[in-house]
Amino acid sequence: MATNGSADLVIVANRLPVDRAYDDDGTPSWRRSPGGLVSALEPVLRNNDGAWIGWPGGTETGLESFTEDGLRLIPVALSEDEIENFYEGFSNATLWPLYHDLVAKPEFHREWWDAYVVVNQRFAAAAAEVAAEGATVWVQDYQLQLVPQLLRELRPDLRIGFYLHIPFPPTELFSQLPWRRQILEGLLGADLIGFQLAGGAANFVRLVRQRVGHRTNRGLIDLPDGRRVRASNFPISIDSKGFEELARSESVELRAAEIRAALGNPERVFLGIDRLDYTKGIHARLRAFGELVADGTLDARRTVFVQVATPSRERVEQYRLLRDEIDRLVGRINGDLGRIGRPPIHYMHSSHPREEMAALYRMADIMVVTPFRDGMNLVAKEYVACRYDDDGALVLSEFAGAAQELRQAWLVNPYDINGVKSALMLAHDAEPRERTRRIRAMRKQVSEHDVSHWAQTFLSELADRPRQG
Ligand code: GDG
Repeated sequence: MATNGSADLVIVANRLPVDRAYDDDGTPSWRRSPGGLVSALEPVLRNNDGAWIGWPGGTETGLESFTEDGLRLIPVALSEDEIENFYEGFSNATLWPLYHDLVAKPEFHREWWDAYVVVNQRFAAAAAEVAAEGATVWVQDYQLQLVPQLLRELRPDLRIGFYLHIPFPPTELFSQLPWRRQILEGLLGADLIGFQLAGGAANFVRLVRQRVGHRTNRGLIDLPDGRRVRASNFPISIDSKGFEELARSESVELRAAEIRAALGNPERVFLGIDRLDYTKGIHARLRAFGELVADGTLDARRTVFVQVATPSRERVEQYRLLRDEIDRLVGRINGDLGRIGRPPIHYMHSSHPREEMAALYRMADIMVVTPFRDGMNLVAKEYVACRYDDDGALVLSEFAGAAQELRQAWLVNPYDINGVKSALMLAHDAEPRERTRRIRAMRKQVSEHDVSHWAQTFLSELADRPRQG
């Protein structure tokens, strides 16, 4: 196939790993926004003459590809209408709630779907242009589920992988989607489709059998054109070593002590850190904590809850409503139960540098992670990685993907408020030996299965897929 492309490995993700920043006189520049995905893929990208395709945020058009800190970045522009219909609409108000067990009601609008198709075509065209003959393209997440098929039509010579970061729902829920068949066929353009958990892969395979009618055998799907697609689970992780090193640094230790002092040196600190999202169960956990203080089980002079909620998807209505709900709940608990200088909940609706996150993890006695549904939940793993002192306790929802690996957490059903209250108290009252036994086992799991292990496993399995066509 004639192509002017030159990258041997192409990552296609909704967002680029950089944000637009403007200095005082309005001159634009790029600011790196490194997450776990970027740090895992960076070495692979560098070693493979790789490129990263994504939306840079905003509505700027005519942006050329550029190299930032040795990474080749290729911006895909979105218009204001596309941000509304493709991103806020179909991605975040249709797929996100549908894939998270209908924690909120998904909306189905034909014009949102139309925008989803157009934007997926644009990403596929960009990948087709930059990929070298026979290159590997790895497509990320729920915003781009049509890209594998669209790209295969343009470039049958490529090896295509897809990874879904969020849960893949049970068949009954997915079947509500008016465009269910198109999404399944879109994904089947890949040679390898990765999910967080085995259950998500099984849901997908069952749906393909039921709705598309292809023959399946465990994780293998046979297509009429002779291709064989594999669906499997690859639980994502974090840069465990990087987090531990950060946690061990003197500045982070100092900051951790400083935060505890600012809180009034309480005996016990509970901590929650989440994007402000209705899937994360923030309201339920604060309610459980508030009841424990109200009924006298916990004493607000000795115990505090620190909740960081990072601003997220602020233009989507359900997120605005959630923010108001949490503001009200925190206001009520602090108003009813707080004393001068002693609010039971310290609530911050803001984002923080990585060092501050590590300091928060270091200073917290009990980390509380209670999503109603979560693909994995990296916060739980980050907390564990930072506890090199073999102390600390994790209360974790059964419905987070991480619960499959972090078995020694205090596992809870977040819908059961009394159950959450008991788990908070069990973690609060646990003997040091018990805490050490549990955190040590979890730390072993997280350090042996880090994000580069995740990326390597996926990419080597993709490389092992038989050549198609
Ligand atoms: C999706 C899936 C899956 C948060 N606030 C700040 C900040 N963060 C960082 C955390 C963590 C990441 O953001 C959040 O990751 P999670 O996994 O907890 O949740 P989602 O954002 O919903 O991620 C999830 C993940 O994709 C990966 O596949 O695990 O299930 O929903 O790394 O540390 N980082 C900084 N400041 C903040 O204020 N620097």
